[in-house]
Amino acid sequence: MGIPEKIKKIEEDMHRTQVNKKTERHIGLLRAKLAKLRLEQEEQQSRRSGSQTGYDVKKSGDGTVVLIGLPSVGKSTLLNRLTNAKSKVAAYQFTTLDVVPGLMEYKGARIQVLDLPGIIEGAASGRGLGKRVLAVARSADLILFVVDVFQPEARALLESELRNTGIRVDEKPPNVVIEPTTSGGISVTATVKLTKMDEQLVKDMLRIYGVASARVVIREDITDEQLIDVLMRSRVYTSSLTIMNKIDLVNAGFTNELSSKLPYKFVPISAEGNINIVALKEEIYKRLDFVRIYMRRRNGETDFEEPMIVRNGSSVLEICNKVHRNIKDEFRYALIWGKSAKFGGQRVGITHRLMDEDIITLVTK
Ligand SMILES: Nc1nc2c(ncn2[C@@H]2O[C@H](COP(=O)(O)OP(=O)(O)OP(=O)(O)O)[C@@H](O)[C@H]2O)c(=O)[nH]1
Ligand SMILES: [Mg+2]
Repeated sequence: MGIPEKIKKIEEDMHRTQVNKKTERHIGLLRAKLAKLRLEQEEQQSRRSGSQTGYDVKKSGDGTVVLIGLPSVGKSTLLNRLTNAKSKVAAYQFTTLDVVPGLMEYKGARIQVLDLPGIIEGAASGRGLGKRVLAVARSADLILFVVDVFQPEARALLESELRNTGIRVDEKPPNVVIEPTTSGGISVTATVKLTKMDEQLVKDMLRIYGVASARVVIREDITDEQLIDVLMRSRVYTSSLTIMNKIDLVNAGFTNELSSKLPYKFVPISAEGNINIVALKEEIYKRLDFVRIYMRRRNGETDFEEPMIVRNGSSVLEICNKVHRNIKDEFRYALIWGKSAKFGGQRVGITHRLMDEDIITLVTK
């Protein structure tokens, strides 16, 4: 039996099975098998079609954000408004057929904004240019959902398309560690009470993924789907910001009603009418959570004029990468002054995490 037939059989089994306490385990195992088969299918397809899965786009700047939305919601108009780019704008759908990068400079940060073709329902399974678009979204630091003021329900569809390609929006990675061992079978330690699945199911699911021996530590009350996410290892966890475009077409009352009615928060703008664009830039900047790191030269002079801009949680390695591509090979240690240092001039290694307004000296061979 080939992969598509296997998938079909499991899907049928799932449809037949009523969801209740008794069938929980059965469903959990089916889900795990299905996720694994779908991954195998993906891999097979991408092998067949060569490396046709993504657009070629080089990340640049201090952070990358992507515009994700249905066709014609105004993504390209917005890109042109936020950046120096000139992406084609038109009143028909699928105007944009390729990824178009732009650079937005704000408060000293250089933010790469990627305009993409619109996505439609079924994008994740290959409709439209969906797969390639979603592949670009994987590498983003922040996802900007662009919705039309008259189609606010699209937000849920966009999120579910991302979910179907393994992108988890505004979710934290499950607090589960799986440490493979060479023998001894699977041991499961849960530090909290598991109410949504049991240890036996954890073990059975691991076996589906070919894990015969491992130490598993579970620190939150996870679902079977969250365990699958951990096992798949190809999940990415990205935060999002929703932009409600074309508010020039409605009155303030309409927008207010939307914000009280909808289950998500949004920034109301008009890309074409240039309304609320500065507030949007500020929000993007804030959500990227940048910190400023000052470089101190070996002679003791510190450059307070042009800080290095990196994402909060970055380590000395990210600074090295910004200074020069090869510097990490020459790296010996760094000296740190500021909030992340125990004392001024502390000597640290390349994995040391920096904090806002730290001062750093890189010492190389
Ligand atoms: N009224 C109004 N129209 C807008 C606004 N922003 C964009 N439009 C119009 O909406 C249409 C589509 O704009 P695009 O920027 O091409 O939309 P897109 O999302 O890039 O579309 P695709 O590339 O096809 O996915 C154009 O006719 C724009 O002029 C806005 O804020 N208000
Ligand atoms: Mg476009």
